[in-house]
Amino acid sequence: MGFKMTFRWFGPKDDNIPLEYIRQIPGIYGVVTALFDIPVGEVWPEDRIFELKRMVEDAGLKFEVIESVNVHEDIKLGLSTRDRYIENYKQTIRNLAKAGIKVICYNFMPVFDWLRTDLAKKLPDGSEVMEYNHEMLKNLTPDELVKSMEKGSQGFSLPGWESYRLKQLQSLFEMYKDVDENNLLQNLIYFLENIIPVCEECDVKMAIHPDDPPWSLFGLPRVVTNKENIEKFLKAVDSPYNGLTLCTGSLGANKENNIPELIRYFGKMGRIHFMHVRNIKFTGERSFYETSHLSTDGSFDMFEIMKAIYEIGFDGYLRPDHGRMIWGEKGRPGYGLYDRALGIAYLNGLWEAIDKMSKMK
Ligand code: DNO
Repeated sequence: MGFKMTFRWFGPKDDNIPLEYIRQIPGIYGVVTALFDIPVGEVWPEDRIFELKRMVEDAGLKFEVIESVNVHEDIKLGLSTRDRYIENYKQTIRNLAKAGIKVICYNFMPVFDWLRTDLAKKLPDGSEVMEYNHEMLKNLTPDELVKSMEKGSQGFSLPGWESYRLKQLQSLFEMYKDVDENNLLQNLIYFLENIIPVCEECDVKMAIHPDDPPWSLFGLPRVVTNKENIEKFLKAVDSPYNGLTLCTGSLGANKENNIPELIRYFGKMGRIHFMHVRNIKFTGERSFYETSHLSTDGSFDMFEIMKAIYEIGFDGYLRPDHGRMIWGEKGRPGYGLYDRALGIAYLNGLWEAIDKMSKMK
């Protein structure tokens, strides 16, 4: 038994890639998606979840992973109002379980989700990729960064850059002034202590996404950054339902994180429920751009990564991650059809070779 190959889809209103096209990608199992219009902190209504499920299943695809149910900022900040939002989160988990959801991907990054300084850097072959330049970022104010992300988004909403977050930028920064890494970690543990019993009851696994990039920005704390930190909250709430989305591109942006080793380590603990697999090319100590998935295009050895996934006997969900914009496609930066589909074909090829070779021995 192998892993289940999935593809991120942004829903009928906000994705220009039809489910029918996704269905034609070789080896595809299902899509990972979300109700993108439900305000953060509110309960996801059952009827809306079932409507989405029907749409996906009618196209012949499985609906078993949500990316993401976002966590309200009051929970991350540890405010007294957090309990109300945690109750809502629990109800959302129960509602998703009724629709057959098995894994929920989420993150615990303050204010911003993932960050890039250029959403359409042109490579010599004419393809466009997303870039993170640490020196450039250091010279930007948060407002300038938001403007540049909005400008580069080609009119598509970007996951993690929902307008509600950006409206409160100033006040959020103010509130995080007194929250250090340890406070944030404690707030994450409090959240997990409360929701994991519900996950156990409903058989829904939580899969936290690493911080992207995995270091502090604009003085904001970040905790899902390396083996040591991840282990702290996995052990604090020691249940298989408290797991990870292991994103190779996010964690791997810190050269000290050895991705195949992390896959083996957390995989053997039974804590990896979702894999995001992509390659990046370093241009400096903390700077990189996102390439095609091919090993020789970037800095990661994708064969070693897939081999580690194979060796832990991974049977969870996996998806290709950000791709390039190629062949004239117009779409959401990182989330076009063509390059992600090429990524899938390549990852499937690596997997088949690893599988057959290991059976020949
Ligand atoms: C970016 C994505 C993230 C991810 C969230 C998970 O493209 O990898 O937005 O979905 O951090 O909650």
